[in-house]
Amino acid sequence: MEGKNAQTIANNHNNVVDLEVYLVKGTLDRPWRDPPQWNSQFSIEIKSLISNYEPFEDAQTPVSNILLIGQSGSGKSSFVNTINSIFKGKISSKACTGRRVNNQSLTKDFMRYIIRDSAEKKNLKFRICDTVGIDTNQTSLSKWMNDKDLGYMLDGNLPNQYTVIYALNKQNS
Ligand SMILES: Nc1nc2c(ncn2[C@@H]2O[C@H](COP(=O)(O)OP(=O)(O)O)[C@@H](O)[C@H]2O)c(=O)[nH]1
Ligand SMILES: [Mg+2]
Repeated sequence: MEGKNAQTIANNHNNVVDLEVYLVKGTLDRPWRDPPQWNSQFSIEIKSLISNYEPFEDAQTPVSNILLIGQSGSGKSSFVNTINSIFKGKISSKACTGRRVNNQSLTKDFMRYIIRDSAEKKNLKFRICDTVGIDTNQTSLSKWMNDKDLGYMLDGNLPNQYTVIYALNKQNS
């Protein structure tokens, strides 16, 4: 855990009621669930299910945030575009995707995307939060995403378009 503990991860408060961390080793012999039959009927059903999603009543929030965290180039920003394209009805490239030459993250800001269902003329009840990638050379997490930023991010308290790189430059100046 490199000096981290439950307190530092939770930004020094005890509001986190359930935190589970898993380390996945190797691959499974068979899929962990039965894959659905991908056809147009299933596509309509699953789209409708997502479109009608509502946060749990107990959460007492009108909209949920889905946080994407992962290695640079793992497809986080592309996932935003995929979901947005489905509900827009045409290809969308709202989020910038791709890699820099040194494999570093192209995404530099914390971006909270609202997804609009253009057919139903409504915003979905979840927003997708895209984050700066964690690089394989391990420098990015410490350089660009410090403990505090990560804590605020997990709490849902990081402002939209928060520039992590800018914060780093500010800290260093
Ligand atoms: N083959 C393949 N490439 C993908 C997929 N998703 C994203 N990519 C490509 O991987 C690269 C990095 O994707 P990006 O979404 O920017 O990753 P991020 O750094 O996690 O946001 C881009 O060139 C994408 O076109 C996928 O599902 N399959
Ligand atoms: Mg990205």
